[in-house]
Amino acid sequence: MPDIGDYKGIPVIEVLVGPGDVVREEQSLVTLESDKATMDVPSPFGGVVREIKLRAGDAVSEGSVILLMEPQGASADAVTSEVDASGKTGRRDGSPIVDEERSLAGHPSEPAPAAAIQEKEGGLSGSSHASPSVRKLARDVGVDITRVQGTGPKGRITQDNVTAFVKGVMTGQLAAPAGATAAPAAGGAGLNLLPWPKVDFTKFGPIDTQPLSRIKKISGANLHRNWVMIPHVTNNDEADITDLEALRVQLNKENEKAGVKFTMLAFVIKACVAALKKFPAFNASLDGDNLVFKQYYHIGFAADTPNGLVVPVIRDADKKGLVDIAKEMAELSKLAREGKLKPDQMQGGCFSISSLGGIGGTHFTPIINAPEVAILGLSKSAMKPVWDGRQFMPRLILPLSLSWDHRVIDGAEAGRFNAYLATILADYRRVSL
Ligand code: CAO
Repeated sequence: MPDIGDYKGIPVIEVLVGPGDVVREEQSLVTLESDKATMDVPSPFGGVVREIKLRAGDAVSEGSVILLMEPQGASADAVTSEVDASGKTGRRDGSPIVDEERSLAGHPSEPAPAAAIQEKEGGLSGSSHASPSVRKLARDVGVDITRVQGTGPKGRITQDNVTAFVKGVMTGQLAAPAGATAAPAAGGAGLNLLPWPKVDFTKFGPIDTQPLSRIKKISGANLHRNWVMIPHVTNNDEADITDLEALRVQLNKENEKAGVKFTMLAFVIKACVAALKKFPAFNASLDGDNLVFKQYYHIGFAADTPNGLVVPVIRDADKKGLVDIAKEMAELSKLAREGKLKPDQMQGGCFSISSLGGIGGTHFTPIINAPEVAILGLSKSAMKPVWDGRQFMPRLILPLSLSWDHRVIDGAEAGRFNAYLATILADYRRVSL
């Protein structure tokens, strides 16, 4: 390790070469990161790496041994060179290559060299080539640099490549699981995204431009993040709600004077609580590498308002009866339409339901409301002929669309959740089992 100033015990954050690699003079060998800067340590000469003497996470100081290397062109019995610096390694003047954006005090900023692509048996090596500043930029914005395709000289990753990668994720043209970004470095997939189309619509006809509402801006940004960051899958199913609809109509008649109106959604909320209790992963949230299982059941429902979509939350739906849920839904829906919902009336949801049943449609893909891990979409129920083993019977069928986060839930479990929900809705006595 060459002279790295007055710094001792600086962590190695990346080892950029491996045994057998052919390394060129000035090619970066390792990246160090102090609390003030990142720096690449370049090779003082070209050669073949024989042995790596440290690992990412090791702390190094001037004089630490990085690796053993056989200088290129040396005869077979040449003495293996030890890159221990002592001031003669690194750049020709012995200095490491310091991140040009945040150089250590007293060290001049220097641009990193264009790193060579290392040849391996199978073609390109797995390591990514980028200057310390580009690596730092990638780390700062949470991009795994090995997934970024470099378009600089000899495949080097540039700052533009990293920002294009981020833009690709943000515009939804590239899916990015939480904590990781995804674009194969090899194989040409990369980003190379086209910019968002800029069209002068007036060339084609008259137009009227209006700003997005505040709610649309906020919900749009949330929906966008959720769609991009969560690996969604949607399971579609159907529930026979013929008997439940009869009960609903009956209850509405009985409660007419009290002014309580039961819609299908109130029944579905209670049925979902039962399904969440049976399948706790649907009532969980991801927190880093942990899964947080909630012991409470707060259910959100999407409400369509003149200004856009909001999701009021019915707290402790497990502790409330149908009448209370129906009343609270009506109150929250009214507040939502009037734009009077308070923030705490939209917080703490465990699971959401989006009902388009009053409008129409057969199935759709609801977007998960992070940090929840699943959402149920309801479409319009319709009479359908159902074979009972002897004859077709007219039954009222409610379409269910369950979107779930594949990082937390598997397809089989989602299928079981939907089937269980359908069983409860078909025979509502089971809701309290
Ligand atoms: N099938 C058939 N009819 C249904 C139904 C279904 N699945 N769900 C509700 N209906 C009926 C109701 O019974 C009611 O009929 P009547 O007036 O004859 O009694 C009518 O449709 C209207 O119901 P509603 O919409 O007022 O009540 P709700 O409880 O079903 O829904 C609310 C309340 C707030 C969820 C709803 O008004 C709403 O805003 N839905 C839109 C949600 C949305 O935008 N989702 C998309 C999110 S993603 O962009």
